Amino acid sequence: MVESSENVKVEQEYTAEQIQVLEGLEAVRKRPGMYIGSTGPRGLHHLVYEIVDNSIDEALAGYCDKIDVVILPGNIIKVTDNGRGIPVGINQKMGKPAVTVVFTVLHAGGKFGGGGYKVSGGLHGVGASVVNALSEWLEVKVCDGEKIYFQKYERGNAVTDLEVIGETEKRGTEVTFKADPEIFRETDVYDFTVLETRLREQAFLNAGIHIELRDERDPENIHKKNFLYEGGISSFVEYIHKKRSLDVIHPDVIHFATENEQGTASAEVAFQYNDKYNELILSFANNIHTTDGGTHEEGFKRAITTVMNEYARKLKFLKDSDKNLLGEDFREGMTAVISVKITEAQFEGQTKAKLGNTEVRTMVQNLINEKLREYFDAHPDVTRAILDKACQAALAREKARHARELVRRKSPLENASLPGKLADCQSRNPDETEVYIVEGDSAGGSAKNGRDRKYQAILPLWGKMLNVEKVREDKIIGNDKLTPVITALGCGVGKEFDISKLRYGKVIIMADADVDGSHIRTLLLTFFYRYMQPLVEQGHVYIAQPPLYRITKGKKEHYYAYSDEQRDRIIKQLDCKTDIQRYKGLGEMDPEQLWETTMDPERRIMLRVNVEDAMIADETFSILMGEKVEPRRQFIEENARYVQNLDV
Ligand code: TSJ
Repeated sequence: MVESSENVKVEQEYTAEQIQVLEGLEAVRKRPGMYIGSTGPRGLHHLVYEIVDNSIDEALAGYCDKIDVVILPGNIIKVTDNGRGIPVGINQKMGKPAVTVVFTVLHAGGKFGGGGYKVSGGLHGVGASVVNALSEWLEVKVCDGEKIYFQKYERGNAVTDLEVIGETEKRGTEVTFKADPEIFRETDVYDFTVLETRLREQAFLNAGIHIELRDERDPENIHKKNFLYEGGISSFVEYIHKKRSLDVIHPDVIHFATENEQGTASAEVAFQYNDKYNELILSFANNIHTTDGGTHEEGFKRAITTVMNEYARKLKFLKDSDKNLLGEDFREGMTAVISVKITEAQFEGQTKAKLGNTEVRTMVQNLINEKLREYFDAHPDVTRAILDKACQAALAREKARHARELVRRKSPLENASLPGKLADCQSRNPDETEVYIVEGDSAGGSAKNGRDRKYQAILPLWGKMLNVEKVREDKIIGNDKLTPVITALGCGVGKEFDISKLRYGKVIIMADADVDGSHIRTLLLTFFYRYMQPLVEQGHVYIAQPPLYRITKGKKEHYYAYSDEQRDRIIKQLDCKTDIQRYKGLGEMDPEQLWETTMDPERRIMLRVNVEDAMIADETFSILMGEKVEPRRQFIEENARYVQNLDV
């Protein structure tokens, strides 16, 4: 037995099995995208989640309550838990220690037995061997209460045997790895906030697990966050409201949970209403965020609509002759988290982010049907507050329909009612046209004069816009700052949005690189994300990148720098006396400068906005625009190190 020998050495014979194994991990290195989605930043961070998920499984099995995640200098990740330790005994089938099998055999990632819920499907659970295959090196240390075992791998291959390196009273597993730069060519740098968000989410979803995240990349400035939520998904709902500065209309989060008789499936929901108008439902299956929803969300929505309509009638919010309220009316201002854990999760759709198990729909539906009636009977004040809000939502829904119709009727002939401030382009072919939405008057003037008028249209905007977080759809659609944007794009808004009518293939936001500019950008992104989502999804939205500096050599030679680093590089390369001009805003550039730095398709740099960016903007926006000072201050402090341009 491995455990009893002093210095464990496992023979590395090249058996048929082993050759197969090598092929297995080679496949991962050949087509990493198949296993971790991408080799960009998302895939890189995914490596961490894959490892941490194993510790969470150990915690769910009841043997571990603390997980440490550390980012070490050189972007090395170390994950430690206080569980039983990955088994080190010889696996009979493979003839090697189980821990070696975990790291060198595809799909054997620690998911063998051991209670809790078996997690399967999606990208999740492909496990430790995939991370190992995609790591330049990986080290594992296992403590079993007696001995410390150690093994090292390089690009998936064991380079040491499993060795005993010491004695210990502790138990647990520690995995340290360096993502392989040959695979992650784009970047090997971890984003603290990305890891923080995901680990906090996991701590909410698994109440009682203590997760600590430490950034030790800069030894002078260690950054640390702890996540431990006894309240689980109810704490998640509270956290979202607090972070977004939203006031709630009833004091307690409503929480229901159930489990099936065999103990093979569980479902849990938590929700609360705020006094604003957005619906936010976060759903999870086996701790995986199902961004496209699925049966758990369907069951939830269906039962909420049924039970709430029933009580709306019973409590006379609806007259006998009134029509039922719509589901969306009951979800205005609702923040909900749904979490189900099942043995054989089926993930559907292109991104495998939609739950397909039909039995889950019934399970969640029954849960709400039973428990919500009980809750309403016991809490009449909360019931009234919720139903009252839903009735107001139904009225606003009618108003919004009118407002949308007004916008539509005003533009029967395409050009008849284009906004007066729009400087349109000559081409009518959206494949080649673009519209610059420009902040401020003088920048708008420069853009109009500097553009290529065949393809480029300019729409100047003035001043601050309204806060889309704080108002209902009907107010947004009728707003004098946003209607020009809606009519210029030509595809309507909200429910009537029709991407096929889009007048410009590229919608480019051009704002200053300062606080106000970032405000306008965030606000427009939030608006597009909420009311013109396909525009973002299909990649039509861009952010122009004006330069921050102009460096002049002698009298005639100009260079532009888009970051401080680039400025320093240019100065160093020129190696002579230079004149540096810092652009405080777009308005300081003349038309020609604006064209050659920011608008010329041959030379400009633009960021294409994806849905994730817009979601982050949406969240940032809620924080920055919220009425509460504390979360805003905290946000700015926390992000000061990441957001370089916030205060220029
Ligand atoms: F992913 C991984 F393999 F690299 C990894 C696994 C990484 C980390 C940080 C921790 C773990 C891990 C695995 N922590 N705890 C465990 N537990 C087991 O593998 C284990 C231990 C005992 C038994 C048993 O039935 O006795 C079963 C299992 C699955």
